[in-house]
Amino acid sequence: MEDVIAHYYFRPDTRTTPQEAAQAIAEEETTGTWTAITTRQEYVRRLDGIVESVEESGRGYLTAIRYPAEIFEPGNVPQYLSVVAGNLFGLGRLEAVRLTDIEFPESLVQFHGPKFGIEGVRHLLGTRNRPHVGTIIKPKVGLTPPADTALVAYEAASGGGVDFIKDDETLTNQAFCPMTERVEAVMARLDEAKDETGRQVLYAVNISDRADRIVERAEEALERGGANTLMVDVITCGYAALEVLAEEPGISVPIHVHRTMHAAMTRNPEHGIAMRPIARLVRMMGGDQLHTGTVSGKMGHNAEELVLDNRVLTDPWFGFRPVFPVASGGLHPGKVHAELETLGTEIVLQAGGGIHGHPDGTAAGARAMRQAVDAFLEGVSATEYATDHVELERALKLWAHRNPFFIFFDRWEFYPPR
Ligand code: RUB
Ligand code: CA
Repeated sequence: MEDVIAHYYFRPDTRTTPQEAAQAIAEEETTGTWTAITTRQEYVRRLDGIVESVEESGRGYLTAIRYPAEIFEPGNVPQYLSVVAGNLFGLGRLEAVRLTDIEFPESLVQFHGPKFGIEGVRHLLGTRNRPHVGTIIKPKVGLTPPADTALVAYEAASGGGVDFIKDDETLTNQAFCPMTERVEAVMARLDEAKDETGRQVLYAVNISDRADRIVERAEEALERGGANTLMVDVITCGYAALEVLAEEPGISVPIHVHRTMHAAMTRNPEHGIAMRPIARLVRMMGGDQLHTGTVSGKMGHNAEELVLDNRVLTDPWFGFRPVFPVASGGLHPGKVHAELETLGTEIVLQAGGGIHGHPDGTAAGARAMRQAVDAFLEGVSATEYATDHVELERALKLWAHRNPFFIFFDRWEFYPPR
């Protein structure tokens, strides 16, 4: 394939036929505009967008639009996005439009992709086919670096339950928890945990920052803090931030990619940008792990889309290393089975509240998460495994009642009627 094919779902307004609506996208994003123009020279027409297909789907239509490769500036992803995901979202003739996937030709994916990917991260941790267990340090903001942040990390690691620890998306370099001090303190305590357990745990420090400072911040985290993983908020920082980190020869640790703000684009099934194109861009630009969602967690989810999104990260694609999909948000040991059953074992399962909320603390919570994973791998239900694993038993008991009906009653206790 020479050109770019972008796939959209759309719903035209009542005055517009489906064909006209698809044509409006193709024209707006290539050589046309809302009316015929005298400056559209004949030789320019080779750059016309072409509507390849339009077919009915639910309340709207699916279309595939072919954009000539020549329109794109190779290597300039912001420019790619301006074409396939640009002004079209605002066209008045479309009531809704969602970019669902992008097919790229080889000439436009001249990036190096992940330096580590699933295999590289597994190599650092010495794991094989099992899922990784991760935690997000909570509270997400406010803890002091050495006394509390590092203590939470130490407890998660010393319990032997987690492979991976990360900052949350809103923690960067605030005065209450400066980044360098934090990463130094956490890494020192992870070394202690390693002496005890013999296991290396990765800690992804959030280096999200403005464009002209992000590499400097990464270097600081690596050189002064001894960081072994970096984290970046890819939507708020921009894809270029990820690219610049991944392409930097001095950065030789995995990059964990958080997607905070994505749901403003991905959540509406009729309008916006689906996760799939985002996953492709992250893979080609060098993310090693990427949040893609859960099937049973606290965030809105669509299991069918998620399974295919994860395949975009792991199926063969232009020789790029597979990216570790990360399931996160409202997970706890009682949800592990459902996640692994649907998503498979090439996955990082993260729990913040689901570990630090354990009645016996973080170390027990981390062990409980890992026990739930082990139960699944042994083909045993979590409840059965819990009969001789007390941490799991306590976690299952605590969160067993977390269904919507009972959550209502939880809230009822906090906000009693007058
Ligand atoms: C999860 C958390 C993550 C979300 C992001 O914390 O803070 O930022 O997973 O969502 P907890 P997503 O385990 O306490 O809910 O992974 O869907 O991007
Ligand atoms: Ca979060």
